[in-house]
Amino acid sequence: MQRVFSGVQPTGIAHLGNYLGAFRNWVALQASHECIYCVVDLHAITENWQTGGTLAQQTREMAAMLLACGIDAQKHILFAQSSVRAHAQLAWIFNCVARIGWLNRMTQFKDKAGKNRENASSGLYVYPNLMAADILAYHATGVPVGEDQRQHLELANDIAQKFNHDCGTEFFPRIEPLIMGPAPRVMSLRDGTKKMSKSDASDQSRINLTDDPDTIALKIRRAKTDPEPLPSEARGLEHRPEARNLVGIYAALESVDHAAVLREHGGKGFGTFKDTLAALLIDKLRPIAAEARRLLDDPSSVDAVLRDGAQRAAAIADPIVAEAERLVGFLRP
Ligand code: AQP
Repeated sequence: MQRVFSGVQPTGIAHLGNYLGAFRNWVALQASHECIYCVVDLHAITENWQTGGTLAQQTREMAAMLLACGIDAQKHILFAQSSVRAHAQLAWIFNCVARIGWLNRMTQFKDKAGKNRENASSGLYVYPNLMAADILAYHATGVPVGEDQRQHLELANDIAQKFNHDCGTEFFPRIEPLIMGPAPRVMSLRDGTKKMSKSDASDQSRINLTDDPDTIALKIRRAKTDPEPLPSEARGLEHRPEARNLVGIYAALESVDHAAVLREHGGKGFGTFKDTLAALLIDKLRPIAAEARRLLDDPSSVDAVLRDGAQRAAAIADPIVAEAERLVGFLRP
């Protein structure tokens, strides 16, 4: 059975983009794969983070949300990245394998560091090396990723290949991106050209998975649109990013394509369509929010799931990373 690894940063409250673009697929993969899912708190500190317990609480909340979405932590593994040392150990080796030129080509660093490159953390720069370590520490070969992470996966394969070549071995396997049907990229409700993101300053830009029905309805009602009614064919969505985004969300929730949504709703004004979309969202998200709340009523139960997951994750990763260290040639007196 193919082993799958994926992770989410505890940088805020999980949102509809995380759900439709990732979590829903992670749940589906559990039927056919051995899945290792991780709340990647080491990645979360590559950009500004709040001290004083916030990171720990956000990690716990993200884990609760994954459980509420249907991650089965008994049959599969769910844990917090920083509690399995193998990630950081292997990442250091990969820092010494990856070439500066390779990292310089990573578009996500350029996007995230922006104009303030000199002030970005060195952790943000070597983030793809840690991501390679996350996957390869488990010899995972399948990674469900969006288009934006493809470049990082290619880098992970380059790192694995160079390690294997330098050590004269075939130790690390090749990683394949798992394409999960039309993976929707959910865009901001305020700007259809920007992706929906936890760290967007405006809460109105996203649907949090914890939002109550009134908040969801209000955010959808206020979502930016244009004055035209919905087109009746998918090509009518070209150059209408906000309309395309709302139709895309509806299509993803109903597991149909844009054309099917427009066959039913084409020609209608946004007022009517937004009401239908809000009702659909509330219907799908209300049980998830309720289950996450129930789990967080007893935080120690979520912590216990993560503790157990960390032990089982370490049992897989520790021997793999120990072997990588042996191949590098460290003295083990
Ligand atoms: N808007 C989105 N549409 C579709 N998929 C998305 N993902 C995130 N945003 C969208 C997918 O969710 C998984 C976990 O992502 P992450 O939270 O670890 O990192 P991110 O992509 O950087 O997400 P955010 O919300 O934008 O976080 P911040 O604001 O902290 O940077 C990934 O599989 C991602 O593709």
